[in-house]
Amino acid sequence: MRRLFFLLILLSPCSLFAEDGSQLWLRYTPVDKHMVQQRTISLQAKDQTAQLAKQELEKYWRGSSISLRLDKKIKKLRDGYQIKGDGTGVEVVAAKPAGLLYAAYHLLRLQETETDIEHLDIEEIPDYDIRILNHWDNLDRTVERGYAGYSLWKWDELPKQLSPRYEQYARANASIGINATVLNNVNASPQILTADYLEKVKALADVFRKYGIKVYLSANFSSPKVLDGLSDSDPLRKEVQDWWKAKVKEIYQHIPDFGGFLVKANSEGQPGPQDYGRTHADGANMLADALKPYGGLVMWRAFVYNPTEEDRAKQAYQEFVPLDGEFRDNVIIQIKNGPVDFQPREPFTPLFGAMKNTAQMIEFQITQEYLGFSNHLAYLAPLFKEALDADTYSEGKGSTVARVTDGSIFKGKRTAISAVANIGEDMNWTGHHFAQANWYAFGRLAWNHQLSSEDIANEWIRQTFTNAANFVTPVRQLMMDSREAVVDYMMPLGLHHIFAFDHHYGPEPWGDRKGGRPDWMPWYYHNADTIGLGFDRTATGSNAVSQYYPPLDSIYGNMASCPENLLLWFHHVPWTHTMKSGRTLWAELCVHYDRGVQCVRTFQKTWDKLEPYVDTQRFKEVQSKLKIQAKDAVWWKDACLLYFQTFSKMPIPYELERPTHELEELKKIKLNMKQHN
Ligand code: GCV
Repeated sequence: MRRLFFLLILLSPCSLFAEDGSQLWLRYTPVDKHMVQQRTISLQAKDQTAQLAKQELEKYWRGSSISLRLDKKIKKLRDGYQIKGDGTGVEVVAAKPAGLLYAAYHLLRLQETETDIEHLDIEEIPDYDIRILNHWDNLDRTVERGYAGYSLWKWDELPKQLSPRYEQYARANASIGINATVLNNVNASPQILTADYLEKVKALADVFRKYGIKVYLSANFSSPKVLDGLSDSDPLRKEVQDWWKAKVKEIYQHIPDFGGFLVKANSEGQPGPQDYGRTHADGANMLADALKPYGGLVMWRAFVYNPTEEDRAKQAYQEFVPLDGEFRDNVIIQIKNGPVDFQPREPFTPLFGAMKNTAQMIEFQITQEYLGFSNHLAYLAPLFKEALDADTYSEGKGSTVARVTDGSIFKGKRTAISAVANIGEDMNWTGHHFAQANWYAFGRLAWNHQLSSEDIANEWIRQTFTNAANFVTPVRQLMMDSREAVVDYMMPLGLHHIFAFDHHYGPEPWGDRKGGRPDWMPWYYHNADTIGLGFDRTATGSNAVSQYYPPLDSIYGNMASCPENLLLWFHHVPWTHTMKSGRTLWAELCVHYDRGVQCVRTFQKTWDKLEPYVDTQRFKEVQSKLKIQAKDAVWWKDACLLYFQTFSKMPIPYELERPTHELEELKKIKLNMKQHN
């Protein structure tokens, strides 16, 4: 029996152990007693975060002895660290306790990825001061655009009962350098600011603090009126200002290190200062003044657009650029990476770099609202990098989105970077095992935006699955190809927002709702007609190109120089237009849709071959999700090509796979929203 057991271990080491993905990338195994006696982990500091760094290393570190030291004088490190090792011991220095904790996770990452852990000469300083997750979690525990079950925050049990997952969540974030979290949806319930909820928030903040994580809240601008019956919430009225001052004071009594507010105002029906004829600056500044004495911040979102004649993609710029310089220094404008809404591919929002006297931060979406929810494997580091590395030209060549937000060009401001979380109470946290990689990648890029997507994938795979090269290499390739595959089978060549109404999962390029907002309809974006396809944003169209600094305005504005992957974002292109490949636009579109489908089929083949390297549960769960993705890819391809073909009247190139659906059949599909939303 025993022999059989060992034989099984040899043949299939992974499948013997049940795995549900709950351990994320944190699979360290405790060292044995013998090892503990061989090396010491020393620390001269009582701080609980520094102590935690020591505990993590004591429990899991297999290398030589480590000395952890705090030196407040090395200010340039901020919450970073230095690590030096010569084979006989390791020295870690940080200016702040959190720096020691991040260093501990750095060392453990090296160990788990089988990198040299003895000869070390490392200095890490984070690119952004605040690296923050935005949870779109409602107080009834539903999650807006959440695809991993209900919210982690069990409001009805708090503050008395503390789920062990709160600490696991904090630890996972700390391990990748995330140091802040907004607990509730930007479509905020005023209730979050009531005394009862503040007790609950305090309980969470108390758990997170040890891991260096600060809590922020989304605030509803009408809170004074809704919660305490003030006649209005006009930011220029003293009574309203006093209300916020008192509320902020109350918050800091509970949570002395409270981070501040995130605000969605005058956007998609949310209240805001414009309800009283005031500006975004008036609203943000009122909150900033209340927070200032405590060091708190306002993250004020620029996601604003109204159903006017004006191109939706232009509106944030139009609204915010005139307010440049009017915001207090503890306000940061939080701007989505793209000018419409977290699409599979968008150009960067032209507001980046266009407000030279106002702090700006980027908002990404980790949750895959527009990339197949938690059903599709889409590794998002390439999307994040594409936005961060985009050159705005605002201060000349090299003024990338990363550099205009990380303080290297506009100095002296607090810097931040954010992303909408994909976390829920599913055992594997994110619904899809590979969606964990997007949480991981955001944290790593928030720490260092120079890291490559490949390197991040490499680290994540090795820590989450195995170091076996036969697994790491193909999976890394699969991940690297995955975002482009989604773009190809959903919206290639700059197409955008042709999703089914409201749930944003399946295709509905034909979608229309009588009386609905035009800018919520697919036709508004694709403009298909007998001549061609795409949104004319050049000078002859909405002129959104004029919001970009030269030379981008003319690069984007000219069909010949516009990057083909954004062509239909900026141009209405004739079906017969010759693309760089020599094909017509129509044929090129078909090739992209087909490529997306073929790519997912390749992912399936790759994954199936890797069964010997993965535990059974995760293998099967990923395999099932890939089946859904493959079916969905064909659905997308057929729906879009058959629909656009009614305008182009051209044949799908004969060498490509033929459609397997009828257009009319596809038009009848109505998704079960409970399943998908
Ligand atoms: C939180 C999109 C989403 C909304 C979201 C909004 C926002 O419109 O579909 O669910 O609301 O963005 O970012 O505020």
